[in-house]
Amino acid sequence: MTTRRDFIKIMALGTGALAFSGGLLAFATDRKESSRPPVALDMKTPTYCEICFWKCAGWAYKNEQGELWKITGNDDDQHSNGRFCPRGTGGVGMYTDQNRLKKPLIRVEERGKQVFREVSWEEALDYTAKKLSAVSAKYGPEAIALFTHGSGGKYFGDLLKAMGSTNITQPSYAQCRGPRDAAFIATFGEQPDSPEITDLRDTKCLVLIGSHIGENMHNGQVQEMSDAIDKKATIITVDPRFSTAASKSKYWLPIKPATDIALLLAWIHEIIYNGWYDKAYVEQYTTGFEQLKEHVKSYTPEWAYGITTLEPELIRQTAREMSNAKPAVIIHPGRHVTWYGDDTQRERAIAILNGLLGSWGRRGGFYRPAKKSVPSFPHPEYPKPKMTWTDWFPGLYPLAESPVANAFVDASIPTKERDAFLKAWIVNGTNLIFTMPNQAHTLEAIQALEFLVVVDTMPMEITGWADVVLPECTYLERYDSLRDSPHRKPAIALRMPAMEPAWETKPAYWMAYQLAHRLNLGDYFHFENQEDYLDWQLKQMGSSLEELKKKGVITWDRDDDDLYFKDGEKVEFFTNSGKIEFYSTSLEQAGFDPMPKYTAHEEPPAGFYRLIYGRAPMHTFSRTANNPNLTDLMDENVLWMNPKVAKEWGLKNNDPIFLKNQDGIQSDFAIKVRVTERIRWDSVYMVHGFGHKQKQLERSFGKGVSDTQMITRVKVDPVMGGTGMRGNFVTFIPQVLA
Ligand SMILES: Nc1nc2c(c(=O)[nH]1)N[C@H]1C(S)=C(S)[C@@H](COP(=O)(O)OP(=O)(O)OC[C@H]3O[C@@H](n4cnc5c(=O)[nH]c(N)nc54)[C@H](O)[C@@H]3O)O[C@H]1N2
Ligand SMILES: Nc1nc2c(c(=O)[nH]1)N[C@H]1C(S)=C(S)[C@@H](COP(=O)(O)OP(=O)(O)OC[C@H]3O[C@@H](n4cnc5c(=O)[nH]c(N)nc54)[C@H](O)[C@@H]3O)O[C@H]1N2
Ligand code: SF4
Ligand SMILES: [Mo]
Repeated sequence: MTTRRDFIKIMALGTGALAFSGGLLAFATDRKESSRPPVALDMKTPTYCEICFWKCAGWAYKNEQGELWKITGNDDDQHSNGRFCPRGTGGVGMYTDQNRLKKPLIRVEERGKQVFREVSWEEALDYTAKKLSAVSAKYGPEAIALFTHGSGGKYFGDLLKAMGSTNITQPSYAQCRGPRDAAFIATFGEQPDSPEITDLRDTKCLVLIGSHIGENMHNGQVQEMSDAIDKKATIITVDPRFSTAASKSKYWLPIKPATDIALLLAWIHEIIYNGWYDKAYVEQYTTGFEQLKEHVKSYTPEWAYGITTLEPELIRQTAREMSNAKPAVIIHPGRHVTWYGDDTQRERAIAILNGLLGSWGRRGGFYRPAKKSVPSFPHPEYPKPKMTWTDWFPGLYPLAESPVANAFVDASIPTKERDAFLKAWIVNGTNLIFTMPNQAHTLEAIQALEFLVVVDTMPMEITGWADVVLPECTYLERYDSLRDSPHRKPAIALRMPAMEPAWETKPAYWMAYQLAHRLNLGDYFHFENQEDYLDWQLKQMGSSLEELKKKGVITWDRDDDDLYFKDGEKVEFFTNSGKIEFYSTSLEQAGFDPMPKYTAHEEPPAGFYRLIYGRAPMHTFSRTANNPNLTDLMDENVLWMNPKVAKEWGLKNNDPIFLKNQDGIQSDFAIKVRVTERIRWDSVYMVHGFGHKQKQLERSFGKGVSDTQMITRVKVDPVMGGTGMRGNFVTFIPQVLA
């Protein structure tokens, strides 16, 4: 039997089994903060992690020499429960990386040639303010956009709003969670949030559609899944690849990629026609059941078998398992769900299944989150923009409730009929060259810009294209906004500097403040020091910065005992009908299928394989690929390949090959083959974030292949604009021939 401890070990061992450092073992062996010897307070500062967006709260420790020593979880934190994942522990390497950006830079040669001059902050900020003013004067402030992923987005967002533009976008919407959020809002009137409101610790049955928890290392979620395994929950994993989660599952469904909607419809069919749904719940809370029943009539497991390659008996049995566990069952909404362009509809099928089984608002299903609201300091009203992103392409992506980053890229490219809507970008903490699919398209947009300023900590691909590079200090060297994410109990967490900013790096807050004052927008930025602002906010909340510095986290009890719906409780859902909508009126009104349908997707041509991708436990996207601590554990990605395919191509483990995609794009670098039964023969798999082209990244340059480079074909979801990225196919060029 696999215990929680084994599961965590297995995950951490994922790839580089022998390369363990003490820090990782702290996670793998479940050692908690309280079991460590006490440390003097001035050696220990509170932080929350920025290596990924789970935002675990923890402590950064210094050693006796005053050097940054280690980072661990905060026991009082619901996101981490006192433990950090390998990446969070490896956050130290983010600070120590000698390849970091050190000084502000201004471009002196053609864009992209990467010839920069080191300048003072004074010059960099004056120049940036001058350029932003010029674009604003010529085209209006609405021609400036912010792309952001991470804490600094708040400050640059405030700056932009003060200028008169609300064009602020995060790739964590249309390249990540967007379709799921749109689908759950259409069904339940609410989205599953971050951290997800999945009640994993008490679930009896967890169904993972692709979602690869264990490689996807979102901390609390991994821990709760381990608890569920210990408590003998049934895990059902649907994945063309035998993922870490699949290896812990009672059922692995090695589905043919791109066919999940067929499986979901067959499950819905089985659950309805066998009467396996939660009748009282469906009766009280939902609408559209009869239409749904009619809609799925012909979607039998036998029908789905022909599409998914999954045995009808397996489909039936797994539907039965879900039903036996109801309502303590979770069909996990996933997180990165921009796969095939019909993703909102796949997510709708997932939402409907949860609705049928009565898991929304129930113990072991989805809980009701609670959040502490942090007050903002009053400021003059923001000017009203004349145009926002929804005006660029009227009618497009009607159910997008967040700005769509790819629409921003499209709007930056002039066409025969119109000029570009966007002329300047502020890019904060997002490596757009690796993050947005279709690199040529992203570069076309960048080349058309009049001004591009990039705020980053590392010399990444995106900084190479900037006109101005503003080097931010890492999260270990700065204050940031209070973390106020929703969870079971409302809580806040503090991030404060453990170290002085290295070299000439500065926090984003300071940059935004300085720019605001140069742009005569000082009234919107009242506090020169973030410390003063945080103290003001905390005092409004009955605490103080002093208190938070000691505790790191404050958690409150919920106002009401309402984590789950009470028996028979009257619930008003934020949908058009006030009910859980199996038949979606908002989709129908927008001209889309009100109930999900299966449509076939293109298959790989002969000699090509579908490129699928995912996460490794010890890395986050492209941001950690150069981290000295984490490259020790994994320094390149490999290409998973079925033995049958390897045999056909005469390839064996570790053979380096180049890849070429369906559009003739060849990878810049080679990737090593990993022959494994753990993947279907029609697909190949790699971890996202490798294959860096920036020479300044000394540890990661040329290591492995960038999945993004191979993703030139994008299937955009018409409902909310998500960029489906898994309709790309690759063939192999063994290195000797390349
Ligand atoms: N091909 C492909 N594309 C994808 C994905 C995929 O799996 N494959 N995943 C998608 C998903 S789910 C998401 S959420 C997005 C993620 O997209 P991003 O968040 O853009 O991912 P990264 O590549 O890590 O880029 C982060 C950038 O922020 C910088 N950075 C790190 N810390 C800081 C900081 O403290 N301050 C500042 N200013 N900068 C910092 C890093 O150096 C790096 O340049 O990508 C999406 N795009
Ligand atoms: N270690 C680590 N953890 C992370 C991150 C990280 O960078 N590193 N990033 C975080 C972020 S922002 C996100 S959004 C999440 C992403 O994590 P998830 O939401 O779990 O991402 P997915 O894209 O669902 O998962 C990829 C899995 O989908 C499988 N797959 C591919 N095609 C198909 C298909 O057609 N059908 C099915 N059923 N499965 C398929 C792949 O084999 C792979 O196992 O991870 C988060 N956690
Ligand atoms: S899951 Fe890991 S990387 Fe993400 S915030 Fe938590 S400790 Fe940091
Ligand atoms: Mo994501």
